[in-house]
Formats: sequence, structure tokens, C-alpha cells
Amino acid sequence: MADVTSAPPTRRDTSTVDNPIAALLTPEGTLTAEGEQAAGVSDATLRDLYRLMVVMRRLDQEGLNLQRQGELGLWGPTLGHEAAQIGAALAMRETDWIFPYYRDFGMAIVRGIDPGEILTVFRGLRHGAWDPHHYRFGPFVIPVGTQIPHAVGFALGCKLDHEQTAVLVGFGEGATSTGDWHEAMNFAGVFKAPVVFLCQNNQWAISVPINEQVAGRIVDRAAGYGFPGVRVDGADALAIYAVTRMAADHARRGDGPYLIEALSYRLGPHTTSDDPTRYRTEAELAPWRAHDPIARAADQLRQRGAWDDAFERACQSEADERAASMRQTLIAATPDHPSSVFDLVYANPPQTLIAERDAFVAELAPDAPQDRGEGH
Ligand SMILES: Cc1ncc(C[n+]2csc(CCOP(=O)(O)OP(=O)(O)O)c2C)c(N)n1
Ligand SMILES: [Mg+2]
Repeated sequence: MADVTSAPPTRRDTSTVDNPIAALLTPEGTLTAEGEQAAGVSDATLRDLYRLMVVMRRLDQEGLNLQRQGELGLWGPTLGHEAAQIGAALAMRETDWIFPYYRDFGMAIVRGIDPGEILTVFRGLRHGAWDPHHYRFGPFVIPVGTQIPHAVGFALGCKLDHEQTAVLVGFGEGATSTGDWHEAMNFAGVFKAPVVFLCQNNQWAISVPINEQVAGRIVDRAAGYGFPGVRVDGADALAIYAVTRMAADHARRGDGPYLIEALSYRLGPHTTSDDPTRYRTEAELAPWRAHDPIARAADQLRQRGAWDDAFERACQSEADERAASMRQTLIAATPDHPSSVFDLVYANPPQTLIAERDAFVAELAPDAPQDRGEGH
């Protein structure tokens, strides 16, 4: 028999979602002193968070430079997203999966994907520049929100296979207006899928501000789907790391999904095709520029006595070297054959698709041999 509620509700029925993680945070979304103790993040990890944020910011700037120099078709800057992306991705185990959205460049860096390869997508050379299975990192998804049901379905599969895997899914606050998000949240809640939903609330969806996007708070919506959530200061990598690690443990334990809302601000344009001066003022940005995730992590390291200038210089030179190598890899990359668009859809492509691909190849190069095999 179905497991349904056996009695009609009383007026006293309230939705209570157990949420011990939230108790470790201040109202501003940083760790309380007890929270920091409970999280037990080592100095070495905090230094890693700092180093990776410095690298990410430098590579992001290089992406912008490359686009301005005509080497990339498009770039979506990540300034202001460093703490959320590095903190959350570093908190996941290597065996966990990440389903990113198009701006999750920092998460890809954490996963060890060659940034020069990542940029080939933005140069129009590749349809996807990495093997998702190898890195346990899905493709960057441009249609807003579509990766969210993918992540939930994948997570549910892991649960049914009794794997100890948690799934992190990244998206912006604009994506929370999509049906995909609500359907995925509901499905995850009902079936207790091991998913950590990470909303990077940068307060803009291109030119649409947060107050025209969402009534109320995004984090509060988790309770409506029967699972907990917390709003974190999006400039605090330490807090994001700690909360994500606990949320992923919660998911892996079989306790179901968790929603993290990282509140920050998109300091750059939406992409290099956007001119934000048409819809916001520089004055609005000033307090968010001062709320800098890298400076915050440096302060936290100083407070722990785990900071020194040599470390900072090493991070900067690593970032510069990686930016130069990213540029070299990108410039040296050659385009995939246009027919590669057919290769990434099916593990075992149907005959109709193979025929379509062969006709396409023949049309592009009538003299070339037509049989390209099935599994390339
Ligand atoms: C389904 C769909 N609708 C519209 C767009 C156009 N579009 C691209 S990005 C974007 C805004 C998304 O904002 P948000 O989710 O907050 O992420 P952010 O870009 O701020 O990181 C829109 C509307 C799209 N790519 N896909
Ligand atoms: Mg946004």
C-alpha cells in the first residue's frame, strides 16, 4: 500500500525542516566561532582556497583580454564569483560529480581541466572541450537551468546504484525562475536525491535585477520542497567550503538534497556582448567591490597566522604562468571537424544519425572517404 499521510492535517501542522548546518552561520552568512570550529577547515585548505581564487581571477582577466584582442568569440566574466565556485567545488570529493552552468569556470579549474582547452569552446573550436566522465564534471550548459534536472536525475541514479556519490549543481538566481529548477527541486525533495543545489545569486540575470526576478528569498524556497537550505556570504570562500562539505555529507548519508544560496554580485558585464552601463551605475558596485573574496581569505589567513608574503608572491606567479600557458594552448588549438557535433550525443548512435552525419561529411568534402566508423 502507498505510504500516505494517515490523518487529515490539523491547523497546528507546520513544515519543519531539520537544519543543523544553518545554526553554524551568522545572519550575514559567515561562520560563527563555533561554526568555524565545527567545520575544522585546515590552514592548508584555506591557503588552497586563496591560491585557487587568485588563479581563477587571473585566468578570468586573461579570458577577457583574449576576447578584447579578437581571440575569443565571447567571454562571460566571473569577477565576484570566486569564493562560491572555488569554495563549493573544492569541498566536493573527487568521486562526486559536478553539473556546472556556463559561468562555472572556477569549478572547472578546481577539477583540473586545462583552462586553455576550456576556452576553445568560447573560440568556437569545440562543442565540448573535456570528457565529463574523466573529470566528473558536466559540460558548460548555455540554456538556462537545463543542467539542474540532469544533475538530479544523475544523483538519483547514483543513489539507486548505492554509490557514495553526491552531486553539486551550479546555477544563477535567474535560473530559479525556470520550470526546470522547480521540477528538479521537487523531484530531488520527493526522492531524496543526493544533490547540493548551489545558487550563485549575483543579483543580475543579464539586465534583470533580483527584485524583478524573485519575490522573497531563494533560500526559503527549499523548505517548500521539503529540504533545508542556507544563505551564505558569497564572498566568504571558507564559509562556502564548510557549508558545501557538510551539505554534501548530508546528501551522501541519504538525508537528501540541500540548497545553498551564495549571495554576491556580478561585478563585470553579463558577457563581453553586454554593456551594463545601460542599466546600472558604478556607485551601485562600489560596496561589492570592497566586499572582495580574495581580500577576505587573506584576512582569514592573517588571523590564523597562516599568511606570509612569499605565499602571496607564489600564488601570483602561479597565476601569471597559468594565464600565459592558457593563452598558448588556446592559440595553438585547431578546430574539431564540424561533424563532431554528431559524436557527443549517443554512446551508440542510431543508424539514421550515422547516415545523416555521413551525408554531412560528404557534403563538406565530396572526395573524402565516407565511412568514419561509429565510435569516434
Ligand atoms: C532557456 C534560456 N532562456 C534565456 C536564455 C538567455 N540567457 C542567457 S544567460 C541569462 C541570464 C541568466 O541569469 P542567471 O541565472 O542569474 O545567471 P548569471 O548569468 O547571472 O550568472 C539569460 C536570460 C538562455 N540562455 N536560455
Ligand atoms: Mg545572476
